Amino acid sequence: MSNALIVVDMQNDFCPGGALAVAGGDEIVAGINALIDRADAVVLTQDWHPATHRSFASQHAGMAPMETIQMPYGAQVLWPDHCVQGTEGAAFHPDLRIDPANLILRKGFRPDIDSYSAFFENDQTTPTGLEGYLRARGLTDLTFVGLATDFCVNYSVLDARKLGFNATVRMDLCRAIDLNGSLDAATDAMRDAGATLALA
Ligand code: VGL
Ligand code: ZN
Repeated sequence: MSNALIVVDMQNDFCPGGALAVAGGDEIVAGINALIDRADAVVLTQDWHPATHRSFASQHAGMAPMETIQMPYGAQVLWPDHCVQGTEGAAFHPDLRIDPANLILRKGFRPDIDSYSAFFENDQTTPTGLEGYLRARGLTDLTFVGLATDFCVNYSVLDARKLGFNATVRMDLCRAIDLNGSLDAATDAMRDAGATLALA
């Protein structure tokens, strides 16, 4: 059994001052850094959108951020422009230890489809390749930290469980957007899926 630390979207735009700031997003950096040396493998995910990404409210006339629309693959929350490829907002938090990372996995780069999960895009079928990487390296036990608890962490954890990986979520090292009860819903969903929710 080998374990991987999956650090989800610890990027400037999700931290205070960023375009889609998650309250307290920067508070978890030190705790995440401290976990890195204890993992057999470290994966960083990076939300990585083209400037005209369809998840941006700016691409839909008359729509505002945090409103929901129907996309061909289902409901989609519209976000402020964030994590645009190559921008400072898409860069990792400056204090995050990125050098020890074995893999940096970018997602959300297809213009017409969002990708919350680190495993599958929001159509729930287009793979990111992470499953193959983890399996090829024999990494069976995954610990999740990062942003945001109720979106990218949540969907990554649910997919990990569907694929048969063991999943622990360090809830103390995640922070949530919490849109219309999404944090409670995500917490229930992750627990029901068999993830271990830990506070230390
Ligand atoms: C995320 C909304 C849009 C996340 C990414 O990392 O949770 N949320 N893009
Ligand atoms: Zn995004």
